[in-house]
Amino acid sequence: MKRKYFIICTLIFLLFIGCSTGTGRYPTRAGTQVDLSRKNYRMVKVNAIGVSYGFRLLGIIPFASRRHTEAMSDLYEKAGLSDEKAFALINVADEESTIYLILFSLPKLTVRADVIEFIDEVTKPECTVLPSPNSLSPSCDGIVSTTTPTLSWSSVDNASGYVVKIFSGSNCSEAPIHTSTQLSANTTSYVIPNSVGFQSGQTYAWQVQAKGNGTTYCDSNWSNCCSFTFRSVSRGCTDEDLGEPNNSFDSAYPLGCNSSYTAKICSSTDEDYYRVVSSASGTITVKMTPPTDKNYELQIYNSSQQQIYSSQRGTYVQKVRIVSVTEGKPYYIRVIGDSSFSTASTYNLEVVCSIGD
Ligand SMILES: [Ca+2]
Ligand SMILES: [Ca+2]
Repeated sequence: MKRKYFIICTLIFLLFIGCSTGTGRYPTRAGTQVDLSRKNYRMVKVNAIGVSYGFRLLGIIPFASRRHTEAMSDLYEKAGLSDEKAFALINVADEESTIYLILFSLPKLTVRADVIEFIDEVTKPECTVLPSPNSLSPSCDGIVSTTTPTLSWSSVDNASGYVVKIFSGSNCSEAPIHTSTQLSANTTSYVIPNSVGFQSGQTYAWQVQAKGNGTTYCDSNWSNCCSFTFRSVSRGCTDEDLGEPNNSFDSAYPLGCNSSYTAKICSSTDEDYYRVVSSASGTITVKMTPPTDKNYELQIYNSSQQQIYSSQRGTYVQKVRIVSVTEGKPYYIRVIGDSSFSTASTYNLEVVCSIGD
């Protein structure tokens, strides 16, 4: 009895055991081509698997074949892919194998693939990038003496307008301290508003961009970074200095009679011209007292701008000169540093008019 049970159990066991063979084939298919440079897809699932089984009685009588379409449907179902999106399979490979049992065999087809989904690609219009404007003035690395300098640049064909950015410092890498509104197409200059608040001795930089029309022409790159230094007076003076700029006869600063003034020779190139007009003929006395350690010189010119007095070098003392003047005629006073100057110390200038002398 025990032997009979043993035989029955062995047969049942053998019915459900067998061996498996595989072809080892992994043919890769040339499926949908994806251009990786265009970023028009995203990976949905890696290594998705689908399977289809056939059936052969006694290993040779086919009852059902393994089917590729069934394996693919199985893959889609297991990967959870819907019909609503544009999916595609990449890196597809098949494997055929067979599971052999005593009474039947199970041919098997396995499909593996990576699943991607196409995404919308924003289509940007093709446009021509405008060339950058060239800065014209003020000259790069130059000096300006007004808080509202005018920037100018070269015109760019087909520009719809321009935008200007102002930066603190000599480069254009930080956030701008001022950005203009878009200027009209025929504008090639921009007056920096006083509200920007230039500080004397500080350097500022600027750039300009030509604006496109948004369709056929695109914005230009920003122009080269051009910087300039703002000084409240010319000739390198960093502080307010009486009458500046007064470095020529034409820019001579008017002085009244019987008054005393202080001013500076504040750079090696600073020289100061003053202009005095007497209300009557007589004499004027001019006194110039330099800083204690400076050798400033005093010169006086007549109304024809001919020199009528020049103090001598070598002393650090007050220079005094009395000159005769004619009613209504201008006389000029010139103070020079003779290569010495001071941004801190002032000289004193006194003008006394003696009418009728
Ligand atoms: Ca001066
Ligand atoms: Ca001067």
